[in-house]
Amino acid sequence: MVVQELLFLSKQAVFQPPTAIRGGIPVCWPQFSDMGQAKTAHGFARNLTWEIEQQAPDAVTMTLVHSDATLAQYPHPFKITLAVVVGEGSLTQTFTVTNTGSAPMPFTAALHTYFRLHDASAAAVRGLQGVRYLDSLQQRKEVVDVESEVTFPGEVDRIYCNAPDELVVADGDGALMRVAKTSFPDVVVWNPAAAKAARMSDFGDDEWKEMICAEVAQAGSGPISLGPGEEWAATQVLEVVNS
Ligand code: TA6
Repeated sequence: MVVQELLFLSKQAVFQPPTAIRGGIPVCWPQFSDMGQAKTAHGFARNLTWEIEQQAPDAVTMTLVHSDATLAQYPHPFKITLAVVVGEGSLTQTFTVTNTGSAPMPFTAALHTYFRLHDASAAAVRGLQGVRYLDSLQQRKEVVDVESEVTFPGEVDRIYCNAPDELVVADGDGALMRVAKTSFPDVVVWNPAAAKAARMSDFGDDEWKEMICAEVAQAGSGPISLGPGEEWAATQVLEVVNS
């Protein structure tokens, strides 16, 4: 049986908070990018150590709750939970946000998945034709994608708004990964290409060739505002279609 890594992890990744790990599926919360009030891009959840609440051979549930440090930059008590289940050729994630405070709690979010590819320059993301996106390389200019697939001739950094709940990541060698989402309205697609890769200290200069990010998100569609005691849950399922 061929065992193949499907998620990308940089050889230069740093495993020391507060640096986010460059690869896997970082949790962007309480904001995606600069879409919120926190000082740090993508919020603080990916930069902190979570607690393991439950663990099984093929599943883990992790939690993070507010602290003095998080309250200082995001004045809301919270509990967030990430439940991960590994199946035969699949990975399911359920992300849950609970407002444990007494005031409405605004947030944006993303599961920032790094897919490992054989050749990003020949890769594609399918299922976004006709969808409006914000082009982060053009000051978030609104564009409707008329192409049948997103390809990566150079840097790509797009926030697709109200995207279909299923898309396909196609590697240059024909392998396909299906991404199915619930309650995440948006999809972010990113590849840094050579110039940006060279500026990232925790990312190899040539590693842009072996990855793309396709991220389920609550981002371009605007923030969620969670009332006191309310809970919001969203999922993604990554599934190997063929390999
Ligand atoms: O998801 C795309 C993006 O927002 C890009 O703009 C790029 O900044 C990427 O995230 C990685 O962000 P990071 O803060 O992890 O370097």
